[in-house]
Amino acid sequence: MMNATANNQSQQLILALSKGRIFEETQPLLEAAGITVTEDPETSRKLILPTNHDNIKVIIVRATDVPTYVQYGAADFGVAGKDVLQEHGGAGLYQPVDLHIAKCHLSVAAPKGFDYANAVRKGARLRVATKYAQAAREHFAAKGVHVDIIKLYGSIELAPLVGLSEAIVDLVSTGNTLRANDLVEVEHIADISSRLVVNQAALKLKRDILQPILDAFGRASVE
Ligand code: PRT
Ligand code: MG
Repeated sequence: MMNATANNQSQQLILALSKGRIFEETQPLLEAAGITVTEDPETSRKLILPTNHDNIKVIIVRATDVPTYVQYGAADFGVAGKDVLQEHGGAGLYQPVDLHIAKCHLSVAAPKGFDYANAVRKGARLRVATKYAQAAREHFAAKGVHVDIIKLYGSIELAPLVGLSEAIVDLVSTGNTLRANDLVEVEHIADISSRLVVNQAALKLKRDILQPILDAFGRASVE
């Protein structure tokens, strides 16, 4: 027989979010599920944030770490970009809903004057700087184009400006960053939005408390 403590424990829910656009754009979905985060991650130094429900907490982690916390069950569910999920691989994660938030797209970009189409046609071995090595490798392999992937962790747009690469693979939303650095999109790879990810064991063991929240997210996130 399950004792009261164990039962209580199993009904605790932890949601993993990253600061910034994912936290902000998840707020309306949380509200639709009747959940209010009662501390602001931009001003609070707490990494575990309370909500208006005693048994629901939000943890603040790096965007790229969300799938890892959920995969290992340190968080029961989370919100992560499709870009991040593709690099992670998605092992151990149930991905029930496209939340249609934090939308952007993954593109190949190059300096304005660079003849990308010609370089690709000639089979020149392009150096491509990116945070998304997996997605970039798949994209160029499918086209039969040989590239050297240079893995970076930030400021990807800088690479072609200082001769580190000929092109980049990066996320674009407004296009302002590309424009400000005299880069242009030369290929569209994929549309990106954020997904709800759920730990597979939590889905079974905490279904009573989790399912209504997933349903509310699903209803609130119609395109
Ligand atoms: O920023 P930090 O290093 O802390 O972490 P992060 O970049 O992993 O997190 P965050 O919050 O910036 O991104 C979280 C998720 O938001 C990503 O995984 C994407 O799914 C999604 N998203 C949506 C974006 C963008 N739009 C976006 N524009 N992520 C990043 N960008 C960057 C892009 O890399 C580029 O440098 O913004 C720049 C371009 O923006 P524009 O508007 O100038 O085109
Ligand atoms: Mg960022």
